[in-house]
Amino acid sequence: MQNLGATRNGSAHDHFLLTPETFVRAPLPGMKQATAIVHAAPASGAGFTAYTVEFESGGRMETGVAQMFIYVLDGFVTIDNTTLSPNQYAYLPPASGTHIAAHGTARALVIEKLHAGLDGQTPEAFTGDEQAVDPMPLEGEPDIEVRQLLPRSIHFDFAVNTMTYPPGIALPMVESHIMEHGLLMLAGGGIYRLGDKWYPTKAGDFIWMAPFCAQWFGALGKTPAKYIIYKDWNRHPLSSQPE
Ligand code: UGY
Ligand code: MN
Repeated sequence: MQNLGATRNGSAHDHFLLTPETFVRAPLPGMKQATAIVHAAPASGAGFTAYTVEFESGGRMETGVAQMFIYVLDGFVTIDNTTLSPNQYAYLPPASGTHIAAHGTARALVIEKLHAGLDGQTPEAFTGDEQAVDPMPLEGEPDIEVRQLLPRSIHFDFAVNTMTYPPGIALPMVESHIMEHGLLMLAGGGIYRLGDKWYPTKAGDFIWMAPFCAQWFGALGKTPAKYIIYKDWNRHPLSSQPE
């Protein structure tokens, strides 16, 4: 039976939800035996780019002029000489020329942002492990675990966090803020309020939220809901001109 055009996808001027059955794959320049599902980009109104890379065995990709954040979803990905497994990640500064390759098949979330410099300083490359990051309770809801994957240093102009909700736990307030978001649901599910709509959301979904998009999430089901979320960060609203 055809799906007759049905999808959980949804969009409005200030947000969209993309669900896995609608994803379209195409390699980006520099990818060999790898392909990309672009989730958000300037073409969709975002100030950053987010895509999932799907590597075949031995697949590789190149860095560009933007900063790159890579979070391994499945398999093993080597960043120069460091091999990352699921939940491990790398930050690469602008134009790093880093060699990125997969052993076996692998999947990774990639976020790229042009760096809005401050005092001419650019962060150094590093790798990290989400499991080694101490969770912080969300203000107003101590049951939500927030793991900040990038250092708090002012030289980082974006943040990437994971947020884990036990079933039945919700954001304590409807947020509306200047930072935009890109979000990949990693586990579980629930209801996401975006603008004036409510969406059923589950692992594999991608959400973009424009600045000031009203947002709220409540976790449902019997297992924790977890997402990884990007936001622009640490820059004055009038001074965030990319280099
Ligand atoms: O960091 C955040 O703004 C986060 N609390 N937003 C969200 O989960 N939608
Ligand atoms: Mn938010």
